[in-house]
Amino acid sequence: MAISDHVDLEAFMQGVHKRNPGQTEFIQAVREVAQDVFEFIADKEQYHAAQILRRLAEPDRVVSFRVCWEDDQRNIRVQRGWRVQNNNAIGPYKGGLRFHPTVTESVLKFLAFEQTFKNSLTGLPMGGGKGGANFNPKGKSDSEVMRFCQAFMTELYRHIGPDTDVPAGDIGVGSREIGYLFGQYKRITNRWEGVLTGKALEYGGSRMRPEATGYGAVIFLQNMLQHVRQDIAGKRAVISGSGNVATHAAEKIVELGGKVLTLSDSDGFVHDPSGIDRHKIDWVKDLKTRRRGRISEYAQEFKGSTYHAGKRPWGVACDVALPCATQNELDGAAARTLIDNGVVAVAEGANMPTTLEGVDVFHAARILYAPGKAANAGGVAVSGLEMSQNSERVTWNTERLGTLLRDIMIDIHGKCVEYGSLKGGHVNYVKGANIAGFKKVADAMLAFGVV
Ligand code: NDP
Ligand code: 2IT
Repeated sequence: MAISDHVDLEAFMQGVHKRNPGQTEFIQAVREVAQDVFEFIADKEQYHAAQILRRLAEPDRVVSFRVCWEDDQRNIRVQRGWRVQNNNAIGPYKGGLRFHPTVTESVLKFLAFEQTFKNSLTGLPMGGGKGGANFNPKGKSDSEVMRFCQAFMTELYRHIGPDTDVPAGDIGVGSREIGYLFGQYKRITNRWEGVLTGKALEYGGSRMRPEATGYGAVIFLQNMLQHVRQDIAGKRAVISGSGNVATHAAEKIVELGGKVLTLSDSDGFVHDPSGIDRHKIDWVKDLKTRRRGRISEYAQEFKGSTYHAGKRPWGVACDVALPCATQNELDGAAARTLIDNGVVAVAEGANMPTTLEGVDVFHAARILYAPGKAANAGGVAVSGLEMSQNSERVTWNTERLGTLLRDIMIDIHGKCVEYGSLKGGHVNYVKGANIAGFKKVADAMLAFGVV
């Protein structure tokens, strides 16, 4: 009898706690997956015997390094950088880079763990990884950001490669940063290759990549609603964040006839009862990417809107909610407020934005609730398609990429329904995504034996 036969969920989680002291985000992400996977593998001895979940919850490697750079005043600054390579059973490690002062090893381990299941769900050959640094791009000059990116890549380049590990953007890493990072990789290695995704169109980027995460999340939401014979048209949406994912989610909601009521940043949120339309969204995109301003400026620009400093938007009555900022931004109390106000669906553009308590509230209320690993997979999916285009040395048109994105989101929705349908027809999308994501990676790992 295999030793793992004796391990139940709580004993497994105790081990995770013991091996990862203080890494609360990582432990949270593992628990959320483990509770569904334990149920799924209860009668499947092969996964127990091969210790698949235990192996998945131990990153293949965590590389941590010093990043030393000089600011505009010639002060020497020291940051910590990481790349977490969680699992490459089904393809090269793949996942974004985050530059934010809240970045820790725990945050990147949780993101790399989640990415492994998300990438599996896309159906494309990508393993799971994540990286970043505790660098705060806010208030830094362009040349400071460039020098930081160059210093970061000067160490990172030796750990990545188009068939090894392909990073991309995430919070604080957009097309400007990807440009500086790619330029430095090319300079050091003398190779032009598809080592990063999220590149600009001029140098091998993919059409639809900037839009893919936000659009994909709304396409997923549309599928959940259609599954219960509802539609986005006429629905009021509350969205958090005002970055890449939030603004593109807002754009798609508007395109499909919904009304966007809020956007936010780390300082507060804006509420616009008349709706944040396409023109206003374009204004926010310019504010955030070119002028690098704060969302509070929206309330000065657009009459009838209000700014709520230090607050999150979940108290604004709505039909659908899309958390698109960061992890643990929607807790149990916020989830209860949304339910009391009659929310019918929640689709996560961000990674793990809802706390475990919040998830329980959504499940108990039986609303439509899509976890990030399913709903926001469109971004990494189009990254996978960017890798394909780079390998083929071609660029596909917007129409083709839009169709592929839609098809992938529909396929992920179908997998969630297949593995997450409960008696009576309600779909537990968390369960569906966890099991479908796990199964492909687990079966690949079984094929490799003990490695
Ligand atoms: P951006 O950097 O473009 O935007 C991030 C937004 O979230 C900003 O509005 C930012 O506000 C806000 N934010 C960041 N940290 C916090 C915080 N601690 N508290 C409150 N608000 C915060 O990032 P993205 O839009 O790319 O990423 C947003 C989320 O989506 C993240 O969870 C990311 O992991 C996830 N994601 C991103 C994908 C992508 O393709 N980009 C793919 C899949 C998931 P401020 O301006 O004040 O910093
Ligand atoms: O969380 C994510 O899926 C991302 N930040 C995108 C990763 C990618 O490789 O495009």
